[in-house]
Amino acid sequence: MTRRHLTSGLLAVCGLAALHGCAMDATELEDAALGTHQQAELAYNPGSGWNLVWSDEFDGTSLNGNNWTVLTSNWDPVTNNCNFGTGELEYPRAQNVTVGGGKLILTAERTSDNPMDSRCTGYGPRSFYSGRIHTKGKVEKKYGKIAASIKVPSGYGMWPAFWTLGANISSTPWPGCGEIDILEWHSNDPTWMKSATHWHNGGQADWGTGASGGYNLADSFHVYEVEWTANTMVFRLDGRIVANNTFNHNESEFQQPHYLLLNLALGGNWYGNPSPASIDLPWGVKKTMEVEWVRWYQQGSTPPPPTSLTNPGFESGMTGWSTWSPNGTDAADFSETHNGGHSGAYHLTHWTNGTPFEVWTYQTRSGLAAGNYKVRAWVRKGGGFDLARLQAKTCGSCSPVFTDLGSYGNWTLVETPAIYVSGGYLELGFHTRLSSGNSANYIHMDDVELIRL
Ligand SMILES: [Ca+2]
Ligand SMILES: [Ca+2]
Repeated sequence: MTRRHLTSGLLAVCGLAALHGCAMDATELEDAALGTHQQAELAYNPGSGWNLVWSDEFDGTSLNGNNWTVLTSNWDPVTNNCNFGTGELEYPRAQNVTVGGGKLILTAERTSDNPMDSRCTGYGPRSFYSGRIHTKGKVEKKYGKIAASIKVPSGYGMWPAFWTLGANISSTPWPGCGEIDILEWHSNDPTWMKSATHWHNGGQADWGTGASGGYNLADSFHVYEVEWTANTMVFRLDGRIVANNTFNHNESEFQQPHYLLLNLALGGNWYGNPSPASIDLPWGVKKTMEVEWVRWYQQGSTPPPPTSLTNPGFESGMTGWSTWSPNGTDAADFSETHNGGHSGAYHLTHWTNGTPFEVWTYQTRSGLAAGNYKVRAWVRKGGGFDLARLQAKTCGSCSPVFTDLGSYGNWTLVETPAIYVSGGYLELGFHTRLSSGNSANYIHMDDVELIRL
C-alpha cells in the first residue's frame, strides 16, 4: 500500500512458488439447538518461545477504539495526502467498518454520493465507500510475529491489505519510516499472497515477493503472517514458508516500532489507475474483507539484565549456584534455616564438622558490559577459618578480588572491592577453607547482589 507502489510485474520477478492444498480449513460446527451454523475460526500456533503481546479477536459488536482509529475521509491525516498516495477510488467511512459474529468486516460498495474531502478537490469525487483502520498511537511494537486470519474479496480492482508503517511516520515521512506489506491481493494473481517492504536508501527502496497458495485466497479465511526479527522477515501463507519470501535487512526503518493497518482499497496505481466503471463491483453489490483476528507475538519475555543473579537469597535451595570442592567436602555448603535467613526462610551455610574442607559456592555471569563491578552480600559468621571470602574473578583461574570475612554476630552487609570486567564474564560467591575445626565454625550468607559501578 505504498504511494508509489511496486508494479505487479516486479513482484512477479521477485518470486513465485507453488503450494498445494489448504493448510488449515475452518471447521464448521453446527449448533443444533439453535438450528444455526457457527463457523469456527482458524487456529494458529506461533510456535514455542512466542508469547502473545497484543491481539484483537473482534469479539463484541463494535470496533475497539483502544486499538484502532477509523478513517473517515479520502484525505489521510497521518500521511497528509489524498487517496493514500496511490490514487485509490474509495472514500473510507465509519459505517463501512463493522464488527460482528467474531469478525471485523470492511465493506466496499459503489456510491453516487460523490464523496470527497475538501482538501482533495483536485482529485475529484470518489466512486466507492470502503473501510480503513489503523493502530497508530495505540498499538506500536517492534519485531515479532504479526498474523491475521483474513478472507479477501475477489474481482478486478479489489486491493485488500494487511500491513504496517513505521510509528515515526509523522516526523520521518514515508518511505523513511519503513513499511511492511504482509498481505496484498491483486486479481491478476488471485492465488498469491503478495508481500513487500519499502524503506529509504538515497530514495525509495523496495523489496517484494509473492507466494501462491495454489487456491484462490478469496475462497476462505487464510492466515497471513510475517516473522520480523532484527535481521530478517519471513512471510508465511497458512503457516508455510515458501521460496524467496525471506527479506534480509538491517535498515533502521525496521529497527523501530511499527503500527498496523487494515484496509480494502479499490483501483489505484497498483491496477494501473483503472476507471471506476471497470471495477468489478456492480451497483447494489457489497464486497467485504473480513478479519477473524489479528495477533502480535514476541519472543520470550524480556531477559533480565546480566547483573541480575539467579536465586540470590537461596530461597530455591542451590538453584543457580555451583559448588567447587577439592576434597569431597561439598556437604559443607547447603541451604538451611538455622537462625533464619537475612530475608526469607533460607540462607547458605558453610561450616566445618571437624574434617578439613574447602568450598567455593559461586555463580557465573556473562554478557556483562565492560566496567567496574562489586559484589555485595549479607553475612553472619562465627569461629575461625583459614580462609573465608566474598570474592569475584573474571575467569576460573584468575586472581580474585575479595573481602576477608570477620566475625559478625548479626547479619552484616559486606562487599568486595571493585573488579574491572572487560570480557563480559564474572564468577562470584563465597570461598571458605579450614584444615581442622569444629561445628562452632560457621558462615551464613544471604541476599547476594552484583552491582555495576
Ligand atoms: Ca474473532
Ligand atoms: Ca534468604
